[in-house]
Amino acid sequence: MIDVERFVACLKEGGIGFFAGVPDSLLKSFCAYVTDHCGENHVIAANEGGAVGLAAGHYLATGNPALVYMQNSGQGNAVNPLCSLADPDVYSIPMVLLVGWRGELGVKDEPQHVKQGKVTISLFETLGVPTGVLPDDEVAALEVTRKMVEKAKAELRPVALIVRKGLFAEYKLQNKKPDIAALPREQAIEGVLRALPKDAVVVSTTGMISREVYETRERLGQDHSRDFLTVGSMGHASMIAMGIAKAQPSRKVFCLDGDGASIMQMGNMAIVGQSGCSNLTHIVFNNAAHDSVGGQPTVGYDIDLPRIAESCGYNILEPPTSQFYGQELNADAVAEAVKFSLDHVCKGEYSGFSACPNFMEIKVAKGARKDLGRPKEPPQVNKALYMKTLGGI
Ligand SMILES: Cc1ncc(C[n+]2csc(CCOP(=O)(O)OP(=O)(O)O)c2C)c(N)n1
Repeated sequence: MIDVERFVACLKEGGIGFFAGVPDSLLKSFCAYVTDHCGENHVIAANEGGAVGLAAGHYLATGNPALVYMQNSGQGNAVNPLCSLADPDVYSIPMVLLVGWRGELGVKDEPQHVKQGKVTISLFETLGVPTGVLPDDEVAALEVTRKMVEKAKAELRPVALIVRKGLFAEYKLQNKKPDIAALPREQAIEGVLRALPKDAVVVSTTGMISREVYETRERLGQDHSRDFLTVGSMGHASMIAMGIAKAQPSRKVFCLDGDGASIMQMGNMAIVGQSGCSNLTHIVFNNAAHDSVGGQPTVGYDIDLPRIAESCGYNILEPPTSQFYGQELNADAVAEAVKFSLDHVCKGEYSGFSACPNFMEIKVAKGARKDLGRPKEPPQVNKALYMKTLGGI
């Protein structure tokens, strides 16, 4: 195991003092350490491509390479700026990528990581990005780190350090942002699911939101045939929902999204907002955190998602608030508020209702049940069941 403090010190000795990335559970200790200790020299980016851009800008301004951290799921988001910006065939910009290797061969992992895990190293090889898998022994791992940092600097190119599960010794985040909302996300999800019209279908985002949708259906004694539980493709749930909404205009489609995911691909909101899909409702459960991978902060509470959505062209639905209910919110209050909003939408009481999708932000607390389960059926069973539902219209 590697101590994160010594790992960061080793990077700093090599001239790397700026860190940008998107959090990952395998890098949880590293992310927590840089959040606590690197202040203005650490940025949690919207997506991994943005983090590569930040590292490039840092190098242009300082002459020092930066470190970009990501889960291997983020490799795809990073490919374009790696190929067309940082590559030695273009601007030749050195940087060190620190990549959590989910789905490593021989290690059991969730379905969305299987393919990505298989191609992680070969994809970097194809891109011409040299890789070094960090060994478990700290002395050896720091040696690989030093060599790769020197390689990046000498050859003016991106290099990647690959992190296996359990590599970093535990470091717990000290500077936690306080929760603004007390409503547990699972209660909010239950409230929304209880309020949906009978024939409505759901597209839920990657991570714990989909797991909670699954568990809530079980608890309510409902089947899973109306839920597309997106396991990967972070940030694209609203686009999947829009694809369905356009193809089936009489079907009510609900996208259950996270703040991290919607911020990661915020451009999708502009497209959905202008789509004219009035049968689509986009609900963001905003906990200002990447809760599913360790609770690292997002800018979710610092920005005004409903105003952004409104300017994109969505109808804004009033969220359930504790002021209105005069008590802490729970699933009953959320169900009542969502039903109320949807009734008004159906009566056409929102301006431009006939042409616009709807948007609701529900502020929720960080954290989930310790014993939260996972869908028991594989993605292709979920797909087949869901398509059967959609085909039945
Ligand atoms: C492209 C990509 N980058 C990173 C990840 C790792 N990841 C999985 S869930 C998640 C956080 C999602 O945060 P949010 O949408 O706010 O939902 P929450 O977990 O807070 O409910 C991250 C970063 C991923 N799956 N895909």
